[in-house]
Amino acid sequence: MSIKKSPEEIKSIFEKYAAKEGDPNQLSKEELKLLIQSEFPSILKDSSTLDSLFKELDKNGDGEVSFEEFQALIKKIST
Ligand SMILES: [Ca+2]
Ligand SMILES: [Ca+2]
Repeated sequence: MSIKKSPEEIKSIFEKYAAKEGDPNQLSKEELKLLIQSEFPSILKDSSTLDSLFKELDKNGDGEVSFEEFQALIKKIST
């Protein structure tokens, strides 16, 4: 599986969904869910559940995914 997106596209996708609620620079679990369902629906088919994915991405455990933490997802789906 390979999903090719330019860094600019990735950034604008992140910003679009992160701005929906709460901190505009952080993705809540709900925002991450919307982002994945709309932009990368194939991820959830082979990568267990949204809950475990969210935990995996939220490295510092603050309950939100920053743009930096989000990079791990991009790496995961682009390799
Ligand atoms: Ca947010
Ligand atoms: Ca975090």
